[in-house]
Amino acid sequence: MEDMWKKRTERISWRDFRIMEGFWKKRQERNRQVTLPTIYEFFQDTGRMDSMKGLYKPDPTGKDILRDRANGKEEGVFLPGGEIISFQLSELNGEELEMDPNLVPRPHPYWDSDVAKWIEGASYALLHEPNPEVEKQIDKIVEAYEKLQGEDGYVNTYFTFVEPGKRFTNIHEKHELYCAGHMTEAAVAYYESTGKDRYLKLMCRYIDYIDRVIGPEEGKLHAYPGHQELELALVKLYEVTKEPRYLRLAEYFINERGKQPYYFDIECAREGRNPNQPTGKGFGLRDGMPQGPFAHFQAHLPVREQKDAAGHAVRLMYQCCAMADVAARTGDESLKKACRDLWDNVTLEKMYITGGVGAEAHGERFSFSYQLPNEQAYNETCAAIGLAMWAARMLQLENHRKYGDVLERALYNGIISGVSQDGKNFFYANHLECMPAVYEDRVERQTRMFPVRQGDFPVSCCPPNLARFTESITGYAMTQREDTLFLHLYLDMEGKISVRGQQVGLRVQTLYPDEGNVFLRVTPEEKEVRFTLALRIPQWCQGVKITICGEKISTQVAEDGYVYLDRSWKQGEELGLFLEMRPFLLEANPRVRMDCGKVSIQCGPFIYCLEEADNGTELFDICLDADTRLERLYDPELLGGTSCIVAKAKRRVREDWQGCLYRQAGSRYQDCDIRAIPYYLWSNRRIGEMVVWIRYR
Ligand code: FUB
Ligand code: ZN
Repeated sequence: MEDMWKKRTERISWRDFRIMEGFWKKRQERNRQVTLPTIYEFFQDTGRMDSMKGLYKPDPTGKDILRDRANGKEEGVFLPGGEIISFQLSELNGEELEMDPNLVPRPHPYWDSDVAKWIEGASYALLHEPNPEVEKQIDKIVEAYEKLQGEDGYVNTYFTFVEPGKRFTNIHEKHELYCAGHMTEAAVAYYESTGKDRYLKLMCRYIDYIDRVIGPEEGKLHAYPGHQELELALVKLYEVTKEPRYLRLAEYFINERGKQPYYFDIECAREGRNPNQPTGKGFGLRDGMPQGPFAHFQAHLPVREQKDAAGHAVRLMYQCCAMADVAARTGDESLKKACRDLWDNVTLEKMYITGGVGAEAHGERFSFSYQLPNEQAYNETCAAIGLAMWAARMLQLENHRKYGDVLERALYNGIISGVSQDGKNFFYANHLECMPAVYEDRVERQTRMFPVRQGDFPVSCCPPNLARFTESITGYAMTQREDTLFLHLYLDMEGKISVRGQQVGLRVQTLYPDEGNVFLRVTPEEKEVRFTLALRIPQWCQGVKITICGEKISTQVAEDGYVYLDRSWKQGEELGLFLEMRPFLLEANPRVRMDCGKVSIQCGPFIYCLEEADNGTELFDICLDADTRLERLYDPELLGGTSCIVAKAKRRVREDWQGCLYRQAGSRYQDCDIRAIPYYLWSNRRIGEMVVWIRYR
């Protein structure tokens, strides 16, 4: 079972490379100075950061009331899951709703995971930018968890204070193992960043406990996570501790999932629960999905039989990450095949042009193939992050640009669209079209679906997920297999790899994604070093040129979409990679009926959109055609400085429509100018119309 692939492809760690300048430097600076502190503050205000200290006391009335001291009347109720509705809506309406200091919010089943993701993001930041204040904040939380941890190693806030004695009675819905997973990832990150191992040891004690209670052996619970996450975290724990038990537990969870009789049926029967009356967020019905019982949880089939991506999108993404991780370490061919089958199904039939996945809001789930509505798109930020995490892991199994292209598509569109330019507000859902009246008209005001980024959410998974992803971005850029280094993402970064027994410095300088020119300098410890550098040539690239010290060299793009340069690299040599980046129009597969007769604009890795702020209302009257000449500009004043696309287009004439709703076809069109901005920047000015897919004649 050991790590059978000594010579397998390894991902280059986020620890070995740091961002230096450009696009990601600005984002990491904002992430550290604004986003992480903002999330910490909100988590403080809502009680998350203290929830593990046991301050929570149920209200004598048995109902948790959030009182507004100003007028002394009840202002709302904490829902069983701890969702703070009135607090949220009052904030939305600009009222200041005081938290009653005598009443501590009931810990929510997911709060351990929210706190963990914040710790993980803050930990990554600490490595490259030490911050004693943040380190102290993390140490205090770890101390609180140490006090919370039982003799047996168990540590979970919700099941300690809200449902004591009920541990592992609702693995199906209550996120117990999901929280253990995020806490494990955070503990690994904190250890790798600071060398401090208290949190890591705390989590090893917990995982060892889980390993004693859950597993294939007689007398154990034959359970697996209701929300996949622990599986991928166990692989990280295995990597840092080299303890094969953790890899084995990850493999058990993957192989046990979906076996019959279904574990969730067994658990519900044992606890007297009806699996069709979920106690969680109300959409995990056993029989609620066409693909079969528990398909929402991807527990309807063994993973090797899951060819059709179904159910909750984030769950499936995390499951696929773990499948790829375990396959890479065990060489399990059947698992590799299962990864490829699901990869093709997701990326060829269920992925948006922005790398968003999980079209359906109800259930935060996949819909059927090619069902990709734009205005109602859910595309949770966490799901796009999960897709990028999975793409990076697929590159351990095989090298092909399709993985890096999807990773990049999600990265520069559906992931970073999730955070506002000021770093303080977030999307849960990332729509591809917006008509504000639709949301004003909504009866059910679901903040997750708002076309305006929110300060935060009762279940705050996306904000800290974005924060941790942003800080660890260099961990997605490269893989290495023996003496071949694969460069998948072009980030302005610096670091070292070890090849042929020597440390080799690498400095990548680029204005990517705003420009396609990438300069790379190799500094071997000795005079020179021979290795192969494999450069991903993105599918969108219309032409490529490579120079070494200014001299053009011949470039052969291999079948996998990479240029392989096998040569001896000398001190101070500089490679130039020139990726031609011209704007072009994209069309969707005809089976995506919503996008029929429409095109979208891409340039480099960015997908562009039209916003009301630049183009006025009735964006759906705008038409492009084959002769539309797209021109890319960089506007330093626009949205803090961004590329934009300008063009002459046509706009339907509206005057003739007074007083009639339908009439014989024959609209007139007039010239108009349009300006498109990168999709990730939409909704940073004011609520307004937006379209990604534009009418095409
Ligand atoms: O259930 C935990 C997280 O909350 C899921 O991953 C997200 O979809 C959000 O609903
Ligand atoms: Zn989320």
